Amino acid sequence: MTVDLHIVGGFLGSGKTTAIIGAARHLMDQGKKVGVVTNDQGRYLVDTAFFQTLDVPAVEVTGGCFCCNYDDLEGQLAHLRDTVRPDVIFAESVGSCADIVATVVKPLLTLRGSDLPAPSSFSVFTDARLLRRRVLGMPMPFSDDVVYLFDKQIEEAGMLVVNKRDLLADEHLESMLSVLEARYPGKALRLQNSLDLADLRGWVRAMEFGEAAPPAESLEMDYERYGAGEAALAWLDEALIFTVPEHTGGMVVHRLVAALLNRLQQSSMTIGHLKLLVKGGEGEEAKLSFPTLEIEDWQRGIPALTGTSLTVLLNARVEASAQELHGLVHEVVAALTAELQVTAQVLDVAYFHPPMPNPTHRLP
Ligand SMILES: Nc1nc2c(ncn2[C@@H]2O[C@H](COP(=O)(O)OP(=O)(O)OP(=O)(O)O)[C@@H](O)[C@H]2O)c(=O)[nH]1
Ligand SMILES: [Mg+2]
Repeated sequence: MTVDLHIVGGFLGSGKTTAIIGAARHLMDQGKKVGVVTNDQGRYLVDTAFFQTLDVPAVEVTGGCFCCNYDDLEGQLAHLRDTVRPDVIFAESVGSCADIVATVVKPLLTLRGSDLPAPSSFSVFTDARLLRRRVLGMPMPFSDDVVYLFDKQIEEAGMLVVNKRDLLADEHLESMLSVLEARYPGKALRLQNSLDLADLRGWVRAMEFGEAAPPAESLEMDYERYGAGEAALAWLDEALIFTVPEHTGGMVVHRLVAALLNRLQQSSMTIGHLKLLVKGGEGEEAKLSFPTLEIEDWQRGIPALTGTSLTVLLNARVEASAQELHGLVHEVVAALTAELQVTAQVLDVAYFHPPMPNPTHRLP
């Protein structure tokens, strides 16, 4: 039995998980078995938990990117093969990772263990609004080394999924596309709204028909700059349990998020992606997601939280010092609990800067 393995890369918050969930559900509706491998520098992942709450089987490679944990990636692919027996696997790489063709795709094509699937596609996602800024030479909200990493992801894409097309006016999309086509002749560009099923079906078809075949070219990559870009980002993962009066959970989450966004902005810490998985009682759970550029109406994503116990898993990827980011989150939670007279218990917390990338394999 052949298994389709789709590698999905692209910057933090560009919409990889959203698209994979939609595509997985579409394929599952057609009777296919689907498995997902998530990937992150941290260990307590909102995305994995989110896939699981939606009944999409997910395993994870944690504590570093696929490239630096290549053997673990193969191990997780083998695990999915033996347990879920999927027809289709999506592997979502961490949003700060580039050089995936040389360090993941090519090793999987040529060095993989027997009975493991070869990658049949490689899609790189990008947020249309952020890409437009970059393409038109407008100021980017990140430092130059982070922008280098962003650029390299775009450059190495065989198929670039210009995602969140719904958030840009048609004329802005068109002007951006003409610059992109001139700059990267021959690159397959796919405009997509990953919240729209018809667009997701189109993405699945494109992968099935070889339009997103992995590129043959490895990137030229300055690992010093790439490492500096990764190191400029701070990772914070925190699991909290709030004890609150009945029916106030929604308000507590609202206040928590508003305070975090406010303090990050005041401190000029640019968000790569801030994600929360919020869980109350049975059926009361949601992922709240804040990518680099604002989203409107986020309050509407907060579920009814009726009970007295509230679990919050927070994943913050921010351009900042990890120490300062941790201090900021700590202060926000302390101020909130004092003001609202609720309690918060930290179950786990980890904060760090990703180490210098050191790929297991790098094939030119
Ligand atoms: N409007 C709109 N929002 C989208 C689209 N795709 C994703 N989003 C939103 O973008 C945010 C980030 O989406 P994710 O799918 O979590 O992004 P990601 O690339 O997996 O993020 P990381 O794994 O943290 O790198 C969420 O709020 C999504 O709902 C889209 O096509 N249109
Ligand atoms: Mg994701």
